[in-house]
This record gives sequence, C-alpha cells and structure tokens, in this order.
Amino acid sequence: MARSLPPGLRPFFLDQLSAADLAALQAPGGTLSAARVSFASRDRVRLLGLEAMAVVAGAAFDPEDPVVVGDWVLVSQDSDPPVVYRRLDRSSCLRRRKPLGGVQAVAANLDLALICTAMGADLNPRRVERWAALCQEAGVPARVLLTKVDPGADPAGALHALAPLGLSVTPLSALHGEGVETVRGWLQPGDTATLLGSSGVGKSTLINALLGATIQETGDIRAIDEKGRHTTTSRSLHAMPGGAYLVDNPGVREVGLVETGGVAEAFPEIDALLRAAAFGAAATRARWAAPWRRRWRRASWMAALAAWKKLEDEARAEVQRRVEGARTDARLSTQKARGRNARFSEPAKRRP
Ligand SMILES: Nc1nc2c(ncn2[C@@H]2O[C@H](COP(=O)(O)OP(=O)(O)OP(=O)(O)O)[C@@H](O)[C@H]2O)c(=O)[nH]1
Ligand SMILES: [Mg+2]
Repeated sequence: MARSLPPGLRPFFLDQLSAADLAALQAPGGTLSAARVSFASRDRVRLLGLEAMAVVAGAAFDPEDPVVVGDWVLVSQDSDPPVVYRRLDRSSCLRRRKPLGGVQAVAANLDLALICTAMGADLNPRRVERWAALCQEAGVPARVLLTKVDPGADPAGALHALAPLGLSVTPLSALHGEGVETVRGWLQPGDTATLLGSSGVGKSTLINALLGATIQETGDIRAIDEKGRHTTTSRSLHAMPGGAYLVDNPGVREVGLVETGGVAEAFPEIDALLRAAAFGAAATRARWAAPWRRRWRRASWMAALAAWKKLEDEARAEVQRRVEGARTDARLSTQKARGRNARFSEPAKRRP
C-alpha cells in the first residue's frame, strides 16, 4: 500500500517535488520520506515522526544558511543515521541579527507569530515593537499575547500601554486556561505558529496548554542574576493534536533587526514624512504637516520617534556591516586570484 505524505505538506511544498520524487516518497516499503524539522543543531536535526537524529549532508547542508526548525526536508532512512538530502524552499523565514554580527535564521515556514509579553515588570511596548518589525520583515502576521492575566488581574493599564502599537492584543492566562481556546481557534490544520518573547513570559506554559500535555519544561526566572535563567534552551517544533504546529523558542534578550524595510513598515507615518522631506514633495509635506503637528504634541509620539530612530540606526548599522563584509570578501578573493595568477604567469623577462 502506498505510504501517505505527512499532513501539513502543503501545495507550496508539493509543487517543488517532481513526479519521480512523489512516487519515491509514497512507494510501499520505501526508505525516502518528507519530514519536518523539530530540532536543529548545525548538521544534526530531529524530524517529526522519526526516532533517530538525522544528519544533513551534501547540498542540503549550507553552513551559511543551515536547516532550521520548521523546515521541510527529504530524508533517506537507508543508512544509520538517516540522511537529509534536500531542504525544500521556505514559504517564510524569521531571521534575527546576532549580537556579535551576522544574521541567523530562527524558524521557517511560519504562518503566525505570537509575540508574548507578560503583565508587570516584563511589559515593554518597545520590545514588542521590535518583534513586530522582525515579523513584518519575514512576512509573518503577528498577534500580541498579554500573558499572565490571571483571574482578578486588571489588564487595562497594560492594554493601554500596548494600544499605540496598532497590533491585535489578546489577554491570556495559560496557567488558568483563559484565552487558550481563542489562540487554538486561530490555528487551522497545517498552520505553524511561533511563540516569541522574553524569558519567563510563559511561552512554554502556553505551548503545554495548547498541546494538552506537559511536553515543555517551564520555570521561574532566577533572581540571583539579572539576566534571568532561560528555562527553554533550544528551539523546538511540536505537532498539535488538531494538525497545527507550534514552535517554542528560548527567550532572547536582544531582538536584532535585519533590513530597514521592516522598520519603515512598522512606522509608516514617520517613514512617509521622511520620504516627503527627502524628495521635496511639497504637496505631500503639506498633507502630512497638520496631523503630524497635532500628534507631535503627544508624548507617545516622542517615544515612538525615539524608538523608530533606535530601530533605524540598528538596521542601518547591520546593512553597513553587511556591505563591509561583502567588500572584505571581494578584496580577499581578488588577492587570492592575484596570487593564483602570479603562480601561473610566466616569469618576468630580465632586462638586458
Ligand atoms: N501567574 C501566572 N504565571 C504563569 C502563567 N504562565 C506562565 N506562568 C509562570 O511563569 C513562569 C515562566 O513560564 P515559562 O512558560 O517557563 O516561560 P517561558 O517564556 O517559556 O520562559 P523561557 O523558556 O525561559 O523563555 C513559570 O513559573 C510559569 O508557571 C500565567 O498565565 N499566570
Ligand atoms: Mg520556555
């Protein structure tokens, strides 16, 4: 009997497979399969539905852009360990800038990002804004979850602080169950949602509530150092009973940005004003000036402007870093080529 393809392998991915690929993946008793990455560490990956860790080999292994959690891959179980021999193109990919430079893929093939921020000390609209810009960059729709809104808690102040972001905010108490069914209702079979946010905001607690089982370890933030302990230390993907997928992430302290485009989209009004100023479009300037002046008086706009400036500076610095990196690469390869040519060129003729 033909083997069935895994649920969640949507037309976007099926379209990348030839008739021969499909036949091999469904062949009765065959050893080739399509699978989804649930954990990744360089060339070692865990795949949903496979007991053993697999190794990513050949063209599928790109150290510059390795396979990440959420990727769909083709794997051969002919050998031990199984070998991932192809990664399918991604429908989306969340990336972040690493604190020491460079860009890191975070998770692939996402349909929804749930940005978690807890009531109380963690509440930081600017950080949420940075996450939202990152999601925008990746083309992944984002919703905000205001976590730890336990029975009797009043989220009004927190909701008010988050309102200027213009994002949908849902209060939730994963520990007591409030809001969990609302989140479940957003996830259709085959959808993949990733939970983002600082350590201790309750991402893993919500994952467990949605999975209906204690799969992920949860814990309090350690008070002895200011960094806080990250209970979840690696990214992982989990299949929900209804057919959707969830990605749990370790809390990160720094939310790095990748391109400037996401910043512009996160702050469309500031961006439009700057464009008008830059290109000298008098009519546009006039249209923007009146509402801008009105808003300017509001303190929240000053805060937004400061946040925008920080994001823009950060994104520009990253672009600059990449340009410098590309220049250095080009210089090195020119030097290498010169060295090669010198070796193979004829020795210079001596002057008589
Ligand atoms: N009061 C309350 N506590 C919660 C709620 N959700 C989670 N917590 C607690 O918050 C602490 C941290 O929860 P985790 O789910 O481990 O947080 P996390 O975001 O996964 O943290 P990292 O794995 O470190 O990134 C735990 O002690 C949870 O019991 C909630 O809705 N209400
Ligand atoms: Mg966790």
